[in-house]
Amino acid sequence: MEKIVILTGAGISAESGLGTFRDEGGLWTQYALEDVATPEGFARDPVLVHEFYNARRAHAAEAVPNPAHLALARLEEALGGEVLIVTQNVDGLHEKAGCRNVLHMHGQLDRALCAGCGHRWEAPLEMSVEDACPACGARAVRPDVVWFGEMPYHMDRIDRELAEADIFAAIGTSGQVYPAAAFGQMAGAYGARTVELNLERSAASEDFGEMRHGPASKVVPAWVE
Ligand code: BV8
Repeated sequence: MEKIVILTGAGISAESGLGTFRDEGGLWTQYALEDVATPEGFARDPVLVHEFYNARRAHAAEAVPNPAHLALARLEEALGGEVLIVTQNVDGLHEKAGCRNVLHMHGQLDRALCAGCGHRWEAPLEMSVEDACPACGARAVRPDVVWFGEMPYHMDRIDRELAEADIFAAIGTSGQVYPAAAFGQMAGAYGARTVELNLERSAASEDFGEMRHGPASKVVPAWVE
């Protein structure tokens, strides 16, 4: 049975109404990445960072999976444990679509982390600097997301899966953030067939043997079928 590893980025959730980062009007055009997605930015202005993530958490809570998410759930249903989704997205749309085999390498909006003791728990919709960690009581509560300069989650497992993949697909990612941006090149070097599904070419396109251009809600169901 062929092992399929699928990397997803903000583009797969765009048609569910969640903003991407680098497209026209994207999140990084409204906020400076340094202010809201780095530990230094959080230390400088935790109120701004909580506002940024509270707004995204509320938006994500309302969002519904689109045909691209649902097609991946059908693929997982058909192939079971042979499909692994590695997502850069912090929204829960893959899980809402019914996927179970999902690794959130950049964390999750609906998880909170205590910067004091490392305790993790389900985040309330609104988080603030007033919140105390339920385990140690410290007022050091942050969103459980991976900021720039921080180590993404599950990297050892992801490296192993890329080495064993027969097919590697990247969906809706601009290929500008590492280490995810190197996964296509790594999987290809290990001998996987590689395919990129995106509106247009990305910064990592030359690492892929096949490209399918179009909106995810169209090209992902077609690729899965
Ligand atoms: C690390 C989480 C090391 C929270 C995010 C120079 C060279 C190499 C690396 C670096 C470098 N300088 C700095 C670095 C490291 C840095 C990095 O890569 N920087 C970049 C900017 C150069 N990386 C890191 O810091 C990473 N950590 O390297 O750690 C380390 C080692 C040991 C010990 C400690 C540390 C951590 C990176 C994670 C940062 N966190 N977010 C949050 O979400 O707020 S990153 C952020 O951008 C998002 O999470 C997302 O994951 C990521 C990538 O964005 P995309 O998902 O690709 O979205 P984007 O908007 O860019 O693109 C959308 C795409 O969709 C486009 O291609 C578009 O065409 C397409 N699209 C749009 N609509 C549709 C569509 N496709 C289909 N259908 C549609 N409808």
